[in-house]
Amino acid sequence: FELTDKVANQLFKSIPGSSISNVPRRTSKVTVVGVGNVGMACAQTILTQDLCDELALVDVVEEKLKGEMLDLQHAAAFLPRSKILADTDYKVTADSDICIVTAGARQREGESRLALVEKNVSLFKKIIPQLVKHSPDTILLIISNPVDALTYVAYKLSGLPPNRVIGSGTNLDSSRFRWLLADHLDVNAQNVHGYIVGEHGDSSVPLWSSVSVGGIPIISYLKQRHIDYNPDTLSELHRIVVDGAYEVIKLKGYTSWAIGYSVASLVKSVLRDQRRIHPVSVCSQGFHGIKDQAYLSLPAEIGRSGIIGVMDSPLTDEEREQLQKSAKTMAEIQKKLDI
Ligand code: 6V0
Repeated sequence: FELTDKVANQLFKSIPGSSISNVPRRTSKVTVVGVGNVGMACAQTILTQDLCDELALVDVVEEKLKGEMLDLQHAAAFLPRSKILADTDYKVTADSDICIVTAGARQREGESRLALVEKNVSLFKKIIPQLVKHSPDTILLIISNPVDALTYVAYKLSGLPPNRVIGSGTNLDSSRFRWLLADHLDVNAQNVHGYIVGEHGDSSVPLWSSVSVGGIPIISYLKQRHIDYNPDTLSELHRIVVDGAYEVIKLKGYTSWAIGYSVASLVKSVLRDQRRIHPVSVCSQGFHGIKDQAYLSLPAEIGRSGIIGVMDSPLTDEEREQLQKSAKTMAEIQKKLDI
């Protein structure tokens, strides 16, 4: 059954002289590749937040893909209107504004993110060229781990300009960080600003020098509220952030909700041209004395054209050193990749 103009005109009396078929339709389209735990958390968060008019799902497991599509379509009466499509053929992704890549082997308990890289590079060779072929003007948003190395891989394989290839990077780590600080200080996490930069995961760097609560630098805030300032508590908070993903994986087998919300917030910044600053994985060459073309997270302004600019935040000597060390490790890994 298709609601053609003819049928529609029988149901609703049209205004004489009007035509409903030649109205130009500008729709926003998002593709999610990989309908596992993360892909579906992204899909459902994007749908509930009414961020796109069309959502395309792609996976290699046909039955699961169709099942997930139908399950979401059955929620139509409770969701903002979006067309939900799914196929193993990348034609379904044509003209996507954003393509989110979550396909890949998942991080196992105890497995480092870096150990995953080779496994996922070969998958990306099948995925990225297909996405760009069908949506040459798209923005790629890479989630699969290890996200920094794979964002570099996606950049290389896509041939897109660097502002249109974004890795979710430490956007999620920074949310964990803000939540922990907010919980510690008993304030709303949205009033705690602070960035974790560098590698998503083990060697990430908390920018303590940039942390503020309601606009007040963290150390002054602690003093004002007569909260004992203990540097060990602060480094303990960062350790909990680093171990956060491992803890969730140990407890429930995978992480999904927080990354889903983190991705939806990036999608919103792009499609609605929000120009918010997110720490995301970008080419860090030329920032903070980094010489290599290493992909790492830095605070970046994000809008409709992707990455509008990277903030050259003031860093302490220790923060800069840590970041440069991460960049070196990342550049070495990138050099070894067969792309
Ligand atoms: P999952 O539940 O195993 O889902 C992966 C999906 O990818 C499955 O449905 C597969 O069928 C599908 N897939 C495999 N190969 C292909 C292919 N060639 N084309 C299309 N689809 C394919 O894993 P989960 O969803 O839990 O995790 C997905 C990825 O996200 C992993 O690499 C995680 O490590 C990563 N995460 C990244 C985070 C971040 O902050 N960047 C956070 C959480 C997880």
